[in-house]
Amino acid sequence: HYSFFEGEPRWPASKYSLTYAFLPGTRADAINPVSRAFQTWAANTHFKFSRTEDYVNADIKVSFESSDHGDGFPFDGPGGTLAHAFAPTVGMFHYDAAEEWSVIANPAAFHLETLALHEIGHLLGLGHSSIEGAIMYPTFSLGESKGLHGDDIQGIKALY
Ligand code: TQI
Ligand code: CA
Ligand code: ZN
Ligand code: ZN
Repeated sequence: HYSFFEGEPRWPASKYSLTYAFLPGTRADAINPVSRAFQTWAANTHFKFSRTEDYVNADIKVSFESSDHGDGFPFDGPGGTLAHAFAPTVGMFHYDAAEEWSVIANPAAFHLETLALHEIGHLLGLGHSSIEGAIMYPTFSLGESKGLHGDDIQGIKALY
């Protein structure tokens, strides 16, 4: 079953249309997988996501970071934490640049789009789910690729 963050933070009703931007230096091959993940969430919720080049004013900022990068949650090199995203309405989503990432499912790397689906769930206000198969279920392996589950969509519908 889905869960929310403490205090159930959410985007205000006036903010159903959110912009996202990639910070300078984002690896080019991440743009399509992340954009597909936003469109998958848009297709299953009331949210609309559009990409902007204006990374200063975007609602959601996506970047690759390594070790200490100034938000109080340093990355840890290969293994351990793969990525993190903050609860509404912070709008930051960071990949750990030290990991092996791939656009297509590859047994030796982490799947960019699947990680993005999970982290966007956090950006929208979902915590972890107890339902195996949910994108918010707290296990993730090398090579794994998944999509949204009914439980993830029900979670967003319950929150908004
Ligand atoms: N990053 C954690 C995550 O996205 C960061 C995190 C830990 C977190 N606890 C949190 C974020 C609570 C929001 C709320 O869950 S991770 C998993 C999972 C990670 C972990 O790189 O460790 C997945 C990334 F859920 F399997 F543990 C993706 Cl699916
Ligand atoms: Ca790591
Ligand atoms: Zn960070
Ligand atoms: Zn998570």
